[in-house]
Amino acid sequence: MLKILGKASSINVRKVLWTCAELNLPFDREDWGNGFRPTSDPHFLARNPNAMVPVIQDGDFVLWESNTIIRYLAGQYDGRHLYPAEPKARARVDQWMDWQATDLNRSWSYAFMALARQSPAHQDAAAIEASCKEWARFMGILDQRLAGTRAYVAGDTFTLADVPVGLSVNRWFQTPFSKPALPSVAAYYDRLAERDGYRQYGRNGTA
Ligand SMILES: N[C@@H](CCC(=O)N[C@@H](CS)C(=O)NCC(=O)O)C(=O)O
Repeated sequence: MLKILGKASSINVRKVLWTCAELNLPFDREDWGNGFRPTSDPHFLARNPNAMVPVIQDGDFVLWESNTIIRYLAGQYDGRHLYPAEPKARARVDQWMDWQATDLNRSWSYAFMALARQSPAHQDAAAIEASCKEWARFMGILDQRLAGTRAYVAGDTFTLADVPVGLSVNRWFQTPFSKPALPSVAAYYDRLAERDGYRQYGRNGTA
Protein backbone atom coordinates (compact mmCIF):
# COMPACT_ATOMS: atom_id res chain seq x y z
CA MET A 1 0.00 0.00 0.00
CA LEU A 2 1.06 3.60 -0.63
CA LYS A 3 2.88 5.05 2.38
CA ILE A 4 2.76 8.79 3.15
CA LEU A 5 5.32 10.24 5.55
CA GLY A 6 4.22 13.52 7.13
CA LYS A 7 1.94 15.07 9.74
CA ALA A 8 -1.64 15.72 8.67
CA SER A 9 -1.52 19.37 9.77
CA SER A 10 1.04 20.27 7.07
CA ILE A 11 -0.45 22.02 4.03
CA ASN A 12 1.94 20.12 1.77
CA VAL A 13 1.03 16.75 3.26
CA ARG A 14 -2.65 17.68 2.93
CA LYS A 15 -2.18 18.08 -0.83
CA VAL A 16 -1.26 14.40 -0.97
CA LEU A 17 -4.06 13.30 1.38
CA TRP A 18 -6.72 15.21 -0.56
CA THR A 19 -5.42 13.87 -3.89
CA CYS A 20 -5.62 10.31 -2.53
CA ALA A 21 -9.24 11.02 -1.54
CA GLU A 22 -10.01 12.29 -5.07
CA LEU A 23 -8.44 9.12 -6.53
CA ASN A 24 -10.05 6.78 -3.96
CA LEU A 25 -6.54 5.60 -3.21
CA PRO A 26 -5.92 3.86 0.13
CA PHE A 27 -2.75 4.78 2.03
CA ASP A 28 -0.90 4.38 5.31
CA ARG A 29 0.34 7.61 6.85
CA GLU A 30 3.13 8.05 9.41
CA ASP A 31 3.49 11.22 11.49
CA TRP A 32 6.79 12.94 10.70
CA GLY A 33 7.81 16.59 11.00
CA ASN A 34 7.83 19.30 13.63
CA GLY A 35 6.01 18.03 16.77
CA PHE A 36 6.36 14.38 15.71
CA ARG A 37 9.29 12.26 14.62
CA PRO A 38 11.98 14.70 13.47
CA THR A 39 12.85 14.83 9.78
CA SER A 40 16.53 15.00 10.83
CA ASP A 41 16.27 11.26 11.61
CA PRO A 42 18.75 9.43 9.34
CA HIS A 43 15.97 7.07 8.17
CA PHE A 44 13.96 10.06 7.00
CA LEU A 45 16.95 11.89 5.49
CA ALA A 46 17.75 8.79 3.47
CA ARG A 47 14.36 9.29 1.80
CA ASN A 48 14.43 13.08 1.54
CA PRO A 49 17.73 14.90 2.08
CA ASN A 50 15.76 18.18 2.34
CA ALA A 51 14.30 16.98 5.69
CA MET A 52 10.80 18.06 4.62
CA VAL A 53 7.40 16.41 4.54
CA PRO A 54 5.65 15.00 2.56
CA VAL A 55 7.49 11.97 1.24
CA ILE A 56 5.75 9.00 -0.33
CA GLN A 57 6.88 5.45 -0.74
CA ASP A 58 5.05 3.48 -3.43
CA GLY A 59 6.63 0.01 -3.45
CA ASP A 60 10.31 0.79 -3.76
CA PHE A 61 9.65 4.18 -5.40
CA VAL A 62 10.35 7.11 -3.06
CA LEU A 63 9.33 10.66 -3.99
CA TRP A 64 9.32 14.10 -2.34
CA GLU A 65 7.99 17.56 -3.38
CA SER A 66 4.25 17.81 -2.80
CA ASN A 67 3.17 19.04 -6.24
CA THR A 68 5.37 16.46 -7.94
CA ILE A 69 3.88 13.76 -5.73
CA ILE A 70 0.30 14.63 -6.64
CA ARG A 71 1.16 14.74 -10.35
CA TYR A 72 2.71 11.29 -9.99
CA LEU A 73 -0.34 9.92 -8.17
CA ALA A 74 -2.71 11.27 -10.83
CA GLY A 75 -0.51 9.75 -13.56
CA GLN A 76 -0.09 6.39 -11.87
CA TYR A 77 -3.62 5.92 -10.53
CA ASP A 78 -6.15 6.84 -13.22
CA GLY A 79 -6.21 10.56 -12.57
CA ARG A 80 -6.44 11.72 -16.18
CA HIS A 81 -9.55 13.72 -15.26
CA LEU A 82 -7.45 15.63 -12.72
CA TYR A 83 -4.33 16.06 -14.84
CA PRO A 84 -5.13 16.15 -18.57
CA ALA A 85 -2.72 14.77 -21.17
CA GLU A 86 -3.44 17.44 -23.80
CA PRO A 87 -0.44 19.83 -23.60
CA LYS A 88 -2.31 23.13 -23.34
CA ALA A 89 -4.79 21.84 -20.77
CA ARG A 90 -1.94 20.28 -18.79
CA ALA A 91 0.12 23.47 -18.95
CA ARG A 92 -2.80 25.47 -17.54
CA VAL A 93 -2.96 23.10 -14.55
CA ASP A 94 0.83 23.30 -14.12
CA GLN A 95 0.77 27.08 -14.34
CA TRP A 96 -1.50 27.45 -11.29
CA MET A 97 0.27 24.70 -9.36
CA ASP A 98 3.64 26.36 -9.92
CA TRP A 99 2.20 29.78 -9.07
CA GLN A 100 0.92 28.41 -5.76
CA ALA A 101 4.24 26.76 -4.90
CA THR A 102 6.28 29.85 -5.70
CA ASP A 103 4.62 33.29 -5.72
CA LEU A 104 1.59 32.68 -3.54
CA ASN A 105 3.42 30.49 -1.01
CA ARG A 106 6.26 33.00 -0.68
CA SER A 107 3.86 35.92 -0.15
CA TRP A 108 2.18 34.51 2.95
CA SER A 109 5.15 32.92 4.67
CA TYR A 110 5.91 35.71 7.19
CA ALA A 111 2.28 36.67 7.88
CA PHE A 112 1.25 33.05 8.31
CA MET A 113 4.04 32.32 10.79
CA ALA A 114 3.17 35.50 12.72
CA LEU A 115 -0.62 35.39 12.72
CA ALA A 116 -1.58 31.73 12.47
CA ARG A 117 1.39 30.04 14.14
CA GLN A 118 2.15 33.00 16.46
CA SER A 119 5.86 32.43 16.05
CA PRO A 120 7.89 34.69 18.39
CA ALA A 121 10.52 34.97 15.63
CA HIS A 122 7.97 36.55 13.26
CA GLN A 123 6.62 39.55 15.15
CA ASP A 124 8.05 42.46 13.17
CA ALA A 125 5.00 44.67 12.48
CA ALA A 126 6.32 46.11 9.20
CA ALA A 127 7.21 42.65 7.89
CA ILE A 128 3.75 41.34 8.84
CA GLU A 129 2.09 44.23 7.05
CA ALA A 130 4.23 43.80 3.93
CA SER A 131 3.50 40.08 3.81
CA CYS A 132 -0.28 40.59 4.27
CA LYS A 133 -0.26 43.18 1.49
CA GLU A 134 1.60 40.93 -0.92
CA TRP A 135 -0.60 37.94 0.01
CA ALA A 136 -3.72 40.02 -0.68
CA ARG A 137 -2.29 41.12 -4.03
CA PHE A 138 -1.84 37.53 -5.17
CA MET A 139 -5.26 36.54 -3.83
CA GLY A 140 -6.68 39.41 -5.90
CA ILE A 141 -5.14 37.81 -8.99
CA LEU A 142 -6.81 34.53 -8.05
CA ASP A 143 -10.13 36.32 -7.50
CA GLN A 144 -9.97 37.79 -11.02
CA ARG A 145 -9.20 34.39 -12.48
CA LEU A 146 -12.12 32.75 -10.65
CA ALA A 147 -14.45 35.58 -11.68
CA GLY A 148 -13.57 34.53 -15.25
CA THR A 149 -13.95 30.75 -14.91
CA ARG A 150 -16.86 30.96 -12.40
CA ALA A 151 -15.82 27.42 -11.46
CA TYR A 152 -12.29 26.13 -10.89
CA VAL A 153 -8.84 27.61 -11.23
CA ALA A 154 -7.84 25.87 -14.48
CA GLY A 155 -11.28 26.18 -16.08
CA ASP A 156 -14.70 24.54 -15.98
CA THR A 157 -13.72 21.35 -14.21
CA PHE A 158 -11.94 20.43 -10.99
CA THR A 159 -8.27 19.57 -11.62
CA LEU A 160 -5.09 18.91 -9.70
CA ALA A 161 -4.45 22.67 -9.64
CA ASP A 162 -7.41 23.10 -7.30
CA VAL A 163 -5.64 21.01 -4.67
CA PRO A 164 -2.75 23.39 -3.85
CA VAL A 165 -4.82 26.46 -4.67
CA GLY A 166 -7.82 25.25 -2.64
CA LEU A 167 -5.63 24.54 0.39
CA SER A 168 -4.14 28.02 0.00
CA VAL A 169 -7.62 29.54 -0.05
CA ASN A 170 -8.41 27.70 3.19
CA ARG A 171 -5.22 29.13 4.70
CA TRP A 172 -6.27 32.63 3.62
CA PHE A 173 -9.62 32.37 5.37
CA GLN A 174 -8.25 30.58 8.43
CA THR A 175 -5.48 33.11 9.13
CA PRO A 176 -6.84 35.93 11.28
CA PHE A 177 -6.24 39.40 9.82
CA SER A 178 -8.25 42.09 8.08
CA LYS A 179 -8.72 40.98 4.48
CA PRO A 180 -10.18 42.57 1.36
CA ALA A 181 -13.48 41.03 0.20
CA LEU A 182 -12.80 38.58 -2.63
CA PRO A 183 -16.24 37.36 -3.74
CA SER A 184 -15.08 34.87 -6.36
CA VAL A 185 -12.56 33.34 -3.94
CA ALA A 186 -15.31 33.09 -1.29
CA ALA A 187 -17.64 31.35 -3.76
CA TYR A 188 -14.82 28.96 -4.73
CA TYR A 189 -14.21 28.15 -1.05
CA ASP A 190 -17.85 27.05 -0.79
CA ARG A 191 -17.73 25.21 -4.13
CA LEU A 192 -14.73 23.18 -2.98
CA ALA A 193 -16.51 22.33 0.28
CA GLU A 194 -18.89 20.17 -1.78
CA ARG A 195 -16.01 17.69 -2.05
CA ASP A 196 -15.46 15.08 0.68
CA GLY A 197 -11.68 15.28 0.35
CA TYR A 198 -11.66 19.05 0.86
CA ARG A 199 -13.90 18.86 3.90
CA GLN A 200 -11.68 16.15 5.36
CA TYR A 201 -8.22 17.49 4.56
CA GLY A 202 -8.72 21.10 3.45
CA ARG A 203 -11.53 23.09 5.00
CA ASN A 204 -11.27 21.29 8.32
CA GLY A 205 -10.47 24.13 10.71
CA THR A 206 -6.69 23.96 10.30
CA ALA A 207 -4.90 26.86 8.62
N1 LIG B 1 8.58 22.30 -1.38
C1 LIG B 1 8.20 21.34 -0.37
C2 LIG B 1 7.98 22.08 0.93
C3 LIG B 1 7.63 21.12 2.04
C4 LIG B 1 7.53 21.83 3.39
O1 LIG B 1 7.72 23.04 3.50
N2 LIG B 1 7.21 21.04 4.41
C5 LIG B 1 7.17 21.56 5.77
C6 LIG B 1 5.78 21.31 6.37
S1 LIG B 1 4.51 22.17 5.47
C7 LIG B 1 8.19 20.80 6.60
O2 LIG B 1 8.56 19.69 6.28
N3 LIG B 1 8.67 21.42 7.68
C8 LIG B 1 9.62 20.78 8.57
C9 LIG B 1 9.00 19.95 9.63
O3 LIG B 1 7.76 19.93 9.80
O4 LIG B 1 9.76 19.28 10.33
C10 LIG B 1 6.95 20.59 -0.81
O5 LIG B 1 6.09 21.22 -1.46
O6 LIG B 1 6.83 19.38 -0.56
